[in-house]
Amino acid sequence: MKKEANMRTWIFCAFVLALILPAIPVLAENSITIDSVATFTNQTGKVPVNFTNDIELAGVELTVWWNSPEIQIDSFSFIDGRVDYTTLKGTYVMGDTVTVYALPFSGEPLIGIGTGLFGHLHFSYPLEINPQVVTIDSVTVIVPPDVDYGTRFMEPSKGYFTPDFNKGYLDIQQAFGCCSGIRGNVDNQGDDEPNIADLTYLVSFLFQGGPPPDCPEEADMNADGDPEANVADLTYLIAFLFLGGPDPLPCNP
Ligand SMILES: [Ca+2]
Ligand SMILES: [Ca+2]
Ligand SMILES: [Ca+2]
Repeated sequence: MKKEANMRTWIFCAFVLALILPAIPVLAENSITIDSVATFTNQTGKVPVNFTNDIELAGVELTVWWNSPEIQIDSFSFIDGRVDYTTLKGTYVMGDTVTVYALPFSGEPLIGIGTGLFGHLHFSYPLEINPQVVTIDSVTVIVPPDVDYGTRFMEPSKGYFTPDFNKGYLDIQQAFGCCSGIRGNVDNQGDDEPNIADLTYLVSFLFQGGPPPDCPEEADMNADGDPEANVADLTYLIAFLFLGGPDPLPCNP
């Protein structure tokens, strides 16, 4: 009898816990996290930077460093949403570091509590670069909660703080000719995932006198090595896009 009562108590406790646990908010860590991404020697590198803050902030200044003299930063593109469009934003490059900052025009706090993509670091390098893994690490991160324009990056008494920084990597892999990643980027536009635009380009080339694909290997969907795309490649692409056919093959044999 007592055993049964104990069991009932346990079940009740488990039930209550199951109800209240999801309601307890999990405090996000204040952090800047650089994603690790793979790219190819014939492409540029686009590395996402994520930002999490659990208080409202006036601005953010982030300096990152990378350990390869062969690659350079082209720009940093801020993602609106985490950083309001009225923000004064900028980027400056010094050798192998880049500093990006975002601060408001007015005295209002502008970076609300939240988490998500902050922007993208854009890297470029010469075509003949050796495949390598580049570390992207932090030199400084300053996130001042104070809103006094012009002084907040200089005065420690203004109470800025440093979030956790999680470094990332840019894995530059050897490209196969002009082809990179998987096959199927027939129109040489967009990302590495074949889509309707690639199909349209291939149909136009095969049947409507459209221009040939810039990169024959990208259009060689069935990887038979024929330098000119044909109906077999079109069939492969249609099967992948609409009929649950096999994934595009990798460029590298
Ligand atoms: Ca590709
Ligand atoms: Ca494409
Ligand atoms: Ca083919």
